[in-house]
Amino acid sequence: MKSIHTSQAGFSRRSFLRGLALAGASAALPRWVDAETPFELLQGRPALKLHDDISNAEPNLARLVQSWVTPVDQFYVRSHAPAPKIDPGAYRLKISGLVDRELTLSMSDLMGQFGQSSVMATLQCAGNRRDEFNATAKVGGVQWGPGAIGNANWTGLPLGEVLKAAGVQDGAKHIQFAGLDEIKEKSGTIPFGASIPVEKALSAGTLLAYAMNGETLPPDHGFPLRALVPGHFGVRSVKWLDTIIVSAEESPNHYHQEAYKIMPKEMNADNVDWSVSPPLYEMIVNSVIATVDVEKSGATPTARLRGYAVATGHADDAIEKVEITADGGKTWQRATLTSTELPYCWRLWEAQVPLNSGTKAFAVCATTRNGARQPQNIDWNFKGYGFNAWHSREI
Ligand SMILES: Nc1nc2c(c(=O)[nH]1)N[C@H]1C(S)=C(S)[C@@H](COP(=O)(O)O)O[C@H]1N2
Ligand SMILES: [Mo]
Repeated sequence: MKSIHTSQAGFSRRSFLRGLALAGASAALPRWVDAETPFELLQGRPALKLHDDISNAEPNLARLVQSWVTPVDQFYVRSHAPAPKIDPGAYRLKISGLVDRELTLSMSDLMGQFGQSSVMATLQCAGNRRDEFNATAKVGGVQWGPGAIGNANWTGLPLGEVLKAAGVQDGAKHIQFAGLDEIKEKSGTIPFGASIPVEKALSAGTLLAYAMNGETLPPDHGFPLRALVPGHFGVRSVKWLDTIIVSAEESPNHYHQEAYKIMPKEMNADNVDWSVSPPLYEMIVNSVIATVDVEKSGATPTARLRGYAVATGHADDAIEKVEITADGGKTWQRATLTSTELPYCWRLWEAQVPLNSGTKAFAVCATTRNGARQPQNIDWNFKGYGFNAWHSREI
């Protein structure tokens, strides 16, 4: 297994300054910094299908699997409220809780006082493929197809360095993040918040990111600073970071304690007891057929399938194989993994499958080195998270 891909360099403080006019030359701000709402921004991105007028959109699947690195304009966006407008010059990240020293850091501090590090990582919403739950019973929330996933090169500083500078005290178990967004909930207006275990926060690859694919982080993706937690569902990678609190407890935020959990199938919004399920952290094995191209001109008709697969979010897990069935799981054919293997990154795959006259549908199933295999069916859960049953496509 290759070690985690981190590197120094790439994105200079000068390029951030140039891109953002951190010094206050607002005329030089890129158009997206001035955008009124992310919705307007997204309208300028034909690659994305909008789910609503807040800021939730996913790319076209055929385009998504054309590139192992997902271009920023094809990267899904999932925000619970419009992206806050943040003046990068006035921005401060605050670190408190079980620390020896409370810290308040500007973007200049964050970019100048700590090492720079980059990581390739796949971000995936826990609601990816949610719409497939509807075949059992309707689920609420953004009706994601299989495009709420993308793979990018994230650049920033290791979260562990900032935590070491603050001095993490004994008894610290969780690192809580809160964003600057204002989400209207029944209880009032709240920011988005989540936490990760302290070991994960200190491990290689967990970043405070300010760039994505070498570009300044766009507002929709968390400008000027977001957490980036490789291997965990996207919900842990809190955008527009406001505070980091070192604590003995998990985040008290609604989105950590309540929303993002896989609840037993008997539960629904009326009888839910959130305490019975843990928060979602690591991703689970998944794969999707993105395209099926039927080729009928040759002696034996074939279908060319393409798609993506992700392993579990364990640092040492990886995709072992991706298999295709044309007969509901009786026989399987292995797909070819076409992209490189790196920890925390998806793999693209391709398969050329013979087409019999009786073939009606294909299904894909991925298996990981640690032995996780996609199930044929999964239990329904009312929040619609973690859909990872075999993905099938009719011809
Ligand atoms: N502050 C804040 N952070 C957030 C969210 C949010 O609504 N507010 N959404 C989370 C969820 S559910 C996901 S899947 C990812 C999506 O990241 P992206 O929009 O950059 O793809 O951001 C996470 N971080
Ligand atoms: Mo998500």
